[in-house]
Amino acid sequence: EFEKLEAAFQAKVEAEQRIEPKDWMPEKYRQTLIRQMSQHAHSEVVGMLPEGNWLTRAPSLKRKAILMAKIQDEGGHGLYLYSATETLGISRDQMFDQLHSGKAKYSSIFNYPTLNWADIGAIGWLVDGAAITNQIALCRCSYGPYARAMIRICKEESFHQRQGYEIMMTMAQGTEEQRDMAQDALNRWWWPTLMMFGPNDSNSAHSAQSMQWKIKRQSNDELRQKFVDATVPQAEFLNLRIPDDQLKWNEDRGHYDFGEIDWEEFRNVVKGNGLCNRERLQARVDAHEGGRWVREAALAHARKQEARKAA
Ligand code: FAQ
Repeated sequence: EFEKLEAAFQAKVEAEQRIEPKDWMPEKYRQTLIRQMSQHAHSEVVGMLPEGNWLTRAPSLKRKAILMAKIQDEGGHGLYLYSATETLGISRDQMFDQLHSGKAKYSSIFNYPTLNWADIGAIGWLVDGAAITNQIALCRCSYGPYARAMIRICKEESFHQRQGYEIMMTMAQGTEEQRDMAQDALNRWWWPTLMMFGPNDSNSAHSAQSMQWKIKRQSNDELRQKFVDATVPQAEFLNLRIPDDQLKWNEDRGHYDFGEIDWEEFRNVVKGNGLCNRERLQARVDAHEGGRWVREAALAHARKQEARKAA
């Protein structure tokens, strides 16, 4: 019986039909989605912190308004993704518990500090650029609610990417000091951005199964290559140097070759030992605790309303 169900499920996936919340699905498919989608949601929410660090010091009112809108978008993406994940039968409280106890991961990239204003440009340009590259592929994910969420999220991310690039452009064409800040930001964010795509395909624990289920449509290395190919000309246009001596156009492959990622650093950050891991997690725990009275008040209000209706 189970084999029949599973075969029918896989046939549906092969036929490019979307799996919806009430459809039968293998338990491991459900768990894989819960893992990936909740980690994606956590990334959006934790991702508000590095940028939030610069809200009070944005160089102009206009820059501040734009940055505030971007950060609010990230919060919205997080909420949107939490809702999509709830369709798989996990509660938001459970997901928060997993984040706050360190059981659930979030993207390694948000454990790096934002040291100067150019970092805000670099995050928009590179981090949002990488996020879109990954999320465009996820628009065709086999799970309906996730795929649909990605369509809207990608539209907003592409605005984020452009605003980041525009900050970089302004600084790269500014004073020598501003240009140096832009280069310094690129130096620090380039490699961590490449790590966002995850381990090499040969070391990726979940890739083979997720590709078969069409949760992932392109592999970690394919997406990383796509990002590098798209970003190198953008750096050239800015007249900034990507910090990789091995970066070189490969005529035969029709792609850029690039150097090896420091996987030791990646593993360390994912394990919780990056520059800002503790600070980021503590900020989320504090925010959750700080909001407790709001949740309790909302619940008390709802109960009162219900009692009044019943009376
Ligand atoms: N950081 O077998 P795989 C954003 C973990 S964009 C931390 O290859 P999978 C927008 C992985 O979870 C960022 N952990 O895993 C924004 C797994 O551990 P587990 C969020 C990583 O799932 C922009 C283990 O390594 N985007 O937020 C990382 O098949 C600017 C083995 O790896 C998404 O989450 C990493 N970089 O492929 C916001 C996209 N890489 O779970 C604010 C959706 C891998 O077994 C400002 N996610 N790991 O304990 C995905 O596409 C996939 O989950 C991958 C990893 C590609 C990230």
